[in-house]
Amino acid sequence: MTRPLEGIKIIDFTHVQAGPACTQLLAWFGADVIKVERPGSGDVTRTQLRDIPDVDALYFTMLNSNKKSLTLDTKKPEGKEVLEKLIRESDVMVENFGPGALDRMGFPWEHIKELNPKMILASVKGFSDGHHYDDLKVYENVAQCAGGSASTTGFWDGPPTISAAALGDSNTGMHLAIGILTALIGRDKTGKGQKVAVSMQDSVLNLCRVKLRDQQRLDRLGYLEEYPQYPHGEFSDVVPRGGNAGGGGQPGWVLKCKGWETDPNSYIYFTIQGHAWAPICKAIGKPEWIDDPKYNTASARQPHIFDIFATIETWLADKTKFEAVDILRKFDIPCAPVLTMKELANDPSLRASGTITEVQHKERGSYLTVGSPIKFSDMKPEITASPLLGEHTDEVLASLGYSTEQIGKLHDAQAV
Ligand code: CAO
Repeated sequence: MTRPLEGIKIIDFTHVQAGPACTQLLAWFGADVIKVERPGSGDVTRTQLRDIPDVDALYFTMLNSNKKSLTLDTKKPEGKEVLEKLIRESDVMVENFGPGALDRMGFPWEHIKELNPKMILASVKGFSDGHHYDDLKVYENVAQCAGGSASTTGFWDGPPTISAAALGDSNTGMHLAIGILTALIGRDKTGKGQKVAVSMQDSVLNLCRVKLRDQQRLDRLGYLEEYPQYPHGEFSDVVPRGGNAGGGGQPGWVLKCKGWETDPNSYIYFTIQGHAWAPICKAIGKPEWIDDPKYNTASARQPHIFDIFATIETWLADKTKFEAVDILRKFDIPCAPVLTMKELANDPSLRASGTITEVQHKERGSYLTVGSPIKFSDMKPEITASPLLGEHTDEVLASLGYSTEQIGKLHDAQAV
């Protein structure tokens, strides 16, 4: 099976999560991804949150599959020389160092462009170039706060809340991957590379687009009809936290199922689609609500939407989350069980589709990872283990024309 990105060579100068998530995706689709790491230590995630002593942590293995590892001290002249050679031969360089680190290392965009005018330099930073915070180093939760997610997530009577989803990290990596692929297509037309930059703040904000929608509606109307604060509560002049309310035109909430008293995940998400009101009433045994003017329009329901949810919870009381969804799906009601990581890890459908994949690692044995969420009709990405630190150093140096003797000298020069 040929993979579309075969022949594209990527210098993966990334660490932690945002950059590695991007290059991992491109590696799955066939790119030759060479991860450049500092001798002796490598990507910090190799050692962070280890569950087995002296073995690469899952944090690393789950973000660096299908890559090669080249150890190179790019602050030393010998390392810089290798990096220059690599730049001349590669298509893309991806980096997510702190602001200015690449310039301090002696590889500003102008120099990279000189070395290889066809090069695409792809960068992740916390804030975009020229932003008044563009000197800041940024991790996931910082980005969620800066991008509007934290102020709009959680409950109105609690503090701003961080999402467990990596909106700042992996999400930014996915944005960057789109930028890289666009620049590659652009290069086919112009013959020129370019710099592609994505900030974590911008990527979070892009996913919070509907909250900016809400800010403008609030400015105009003074209320937001789909939020739990409407119609009985108060609105200020900023978009409030809406708990588990649906973000679109369909009210929804997380509802308790059988066993919720002891199982913190015995819940479903239930959505009340306007046009599905009759099936909902039938499903929950309330046919008399179908034509009742107190219930039969969305605006009639909104003032007592939480009473409606409470009635549905009464109906759910003797049903597990799976039983409930099996009934509701027959009525075409958008809903799902609240699934735990354990349930997802063992989900036969996710295993069959390759979204949950078991990978063999030289030192760790087998582990689970999230495979490609993008499915193709003519390609099924095969997920292979992440590389050991420096596993491919000799191979990559030899491919750049270094002799065995020169490789030995480089190892000596970089010894830590
Ligand atoms: N050889 C020699 N030096 C190397 C090297 C190598 N192979 N690889 C990296 N380095 C050096 C860099 O040159 C830099 O040195 P200077 O600071 O002296 O210029 C240093 O290592 C890396 O610095 P850093 O600022 O990237 O690292 P940090 O741990 O202090 O900060 C982070 C980490 C993530 C906060 C920062 O990189 C950052 O803000 N990145 C941009 C935003 C981002 O991607 N964040 C998401 C991370 S995922 O949660």
